[in-house]
Parts: sequence; structure tokens; C-alpha cells
Amino acid sequence: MNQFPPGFLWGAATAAHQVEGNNTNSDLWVLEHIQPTLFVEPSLDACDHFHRFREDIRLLASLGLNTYRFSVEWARIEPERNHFSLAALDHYRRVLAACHEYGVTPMVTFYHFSSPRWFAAMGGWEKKPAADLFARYCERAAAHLGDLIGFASTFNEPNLPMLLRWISNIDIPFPTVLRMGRQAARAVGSNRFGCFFLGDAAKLQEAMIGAHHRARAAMKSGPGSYPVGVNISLQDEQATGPKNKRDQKCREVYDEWLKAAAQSDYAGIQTYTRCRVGKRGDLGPEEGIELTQMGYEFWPEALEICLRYAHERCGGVPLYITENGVATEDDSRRVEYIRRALSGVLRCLADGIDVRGYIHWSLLDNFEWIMGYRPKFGLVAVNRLTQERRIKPSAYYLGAIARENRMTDLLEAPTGAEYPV
Ligand code: GCO
Repeated sequence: MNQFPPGFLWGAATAAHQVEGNNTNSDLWVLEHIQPTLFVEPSLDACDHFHRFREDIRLLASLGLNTYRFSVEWARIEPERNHFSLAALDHYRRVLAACHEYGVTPMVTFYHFSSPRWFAAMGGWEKKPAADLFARYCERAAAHLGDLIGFASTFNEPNLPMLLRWISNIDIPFPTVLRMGRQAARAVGSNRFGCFFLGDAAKLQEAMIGAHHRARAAMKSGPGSYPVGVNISLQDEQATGPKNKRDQKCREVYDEWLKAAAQSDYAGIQTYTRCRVGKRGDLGPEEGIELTQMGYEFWPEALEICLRYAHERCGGVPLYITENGVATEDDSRRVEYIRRALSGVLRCLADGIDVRGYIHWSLLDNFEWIMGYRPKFGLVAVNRLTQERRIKPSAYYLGAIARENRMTDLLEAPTGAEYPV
């Protein structure tokens, strides 16, 4: 079988802070501009998607993709506590309208790692009013945008802080994190700075699960009628021996959020690689295996395993792959990655698993958080000096599959000449 079900969503994703540029009112902007900082460079103009969204959405549609996943930025919509910006909300209405104009289903994430500065200065997710504040922001944004939304998710990878506690191959010096937190607090005139990447992962998880359910209810009570889910980061966790900690890791990192997804309208699955788990926890990459620019293994087969795992844990809710991709300068490896990942999706479908869409990360080469602009995840390259976009062969490859809604027999990616943009 090489056919995808009718109505399958084919898309690409971005996130506000990574592409819009000048997200100056966010906590991450603060962290990028203090000393010491873990960010290798600041985001600055990013891809100037804030102004170029129309041409980017048009480009996505011209490739043959029918879905655009992006996030709306809390730091713009509520620049100060209790003050909502109509101008920012209208901006996102224009983004949504552009999707409809080009026949693209908009999939909106309400929180993709960045918060307003005032929220960080208040202490962030660990403080009591956090869930209330988030639910209220979602309510306001959904009231203004809901009639144009196709799908919504409350959070992007809210389980990431728990996952980061396990990952052994990222080397974040703890004293630097502490100093960074202190400097950031000073920069916002507070004695605390609570943000998604710093702080107590377990406390944060508890607060965010509560916030997810409340925000979802708020969205449901507003205009429009769209599925609301949550996007979860999943790795293919492989046990390396009898005393490994794989099951413990899955319980701590995934299961609570998969349960929350099961009580929602869908689960967004975001998978990039596998991880081998040993007696003491995560092991690094296996010797001899190809690595991506992120330092982890090139392992497209992880997607199939994670879909099966999520299906088992989430029961009947539909699964959407809301992120999957690879950081590489060699675009032919991206084509190979997509080919193998989608073959796994087809095997899941053949077994009756309800997968309804594949949204690739990312539409554009963009700001990869602390790693800056070096990792290249885009189907489309961005010249950082001119903001010029250049479509890569992998974009045409994914577009060709999307247009036909089946795996094509192409051995090589199409050049694009077949599909004029
Ligand atoms: C994340 C995000 C994206 C990343 C992507 C590549 O998981 O961090 O959802 O913002 O850019 O996963 O690492």
C-alpha cells in the first residue's frame, strides 16, 4: 500500500519566535541578550516572517502542501499583563486569512516555548496564577481568531523540560544556567525569572497539564469549531539491557501528556530520532551511526515506533504528525529521511492506526533556539542577509507526495521544473 487516506493533511510548520523576527517582548529575547547566555547567537530579524507571511504561505501552497502549522505569540498579543493588543490579534487574523486565501488549513499553536517578559518576571509557570493567565490569553485570542482556525493546540512539546532531564548528550553547564537566570531577573527588574527552559520540570508539568485543559475549554467556548489538541515530543526509546530505565523514562516523560491528549481531540506527535536507554539512563548515539546537525542520530524509523506507542497510550484519538524532520546541509539526506519516515507512516496506516496528517518541521531554515541559525531544518532555505527564499529539492519531493496523496516511485527528488511555483 502506498496510498494515504483521503483528506490527509500535508504541511510544514514554523514557530513564532523562530521565524517572525524581533520578538522583543518575549522572555527568550531577554535570555538571548544577557551575559552569560546559552544562546550561541540572538534571533534578531529571524526570517522576517512577521512581514513576509503572505509570500511564505503562498510558497507553501504552491509546493502542493495543504496545511500550515504556526504559532501565535503571547508576548505580542498580551504585551503587558491584562493588556491585549488588538493590532497583534488583527495581524494573526491576516495570517489566518492568507491561509484560507491559498487553500491552506491553518493549524495554530498557542504556546511554542516563548512567554511575555512580564510572565517570566512574575515567576512563570511555577507560580499560582500561571494557568489562569494562560487560559485567559487563550480565551481572548480564540475569541478574536476562532472562526478562522482549522486546528489548535494549546502547547508545543510541554513535556520537553522532563525530556531534557534525561538527555545525556546535551551539555548544558548548570552554573551558567543559574547565572543566566539571575541576570535575566535583573534585566526585567525582578528577583525571579521563570521560563519554560529554566526551573523545576515536574512542577511545570503539573501546572501546564492543568492549563492545557482550561485553555482547551476556553477555546471550545469561543467562535468556530475546531479540534484542540496538544503536541508532544516523542523519541523512540530503545532498551539496551534488562536493567535499563526505558519504562521509567516513558512514564515520566510521555505518559501524563499522552493521557492529556487522550482527553482532547487529537494528539500531535513530534518525533526526530531514537534514544538508547541503559541502566543509568540515556546513552549517547551509537558509534558509526550517521548524526544530524543536532548531534543526535539520523533515525527516521523513530516516527513509526512513536506513532505505535502513542496509539497504544492514547486510545482512540486521531494522531497528527505535527513535527518530523532533520537538520542537515545535505538536502538529499532530508529526502531520504522523509521517504523512510513516511514509509513507516504507511505501515501504521496499514495496521489501522488513525494517522491523519504529516506536518514537516520546518517550512524555513530558522532560529534553532540555543543553537542559533546553524542547524538547517528547512524545506526552504533563507538567505539571512537578503531574506531571499530558495526552495530545496526536498520541498518538491514532499510536495509531489502531497499532491498525489501517495508515496511516489520517484527515486530522485523532482527538481521543481515539473511544478512551477
Ligand atoms: C522543538 C520544537 C521546534 C524545534 C524542532 C527542531 O521541539 O524544539 O517544536 O521548535 O525547532 O523540534 O529541533
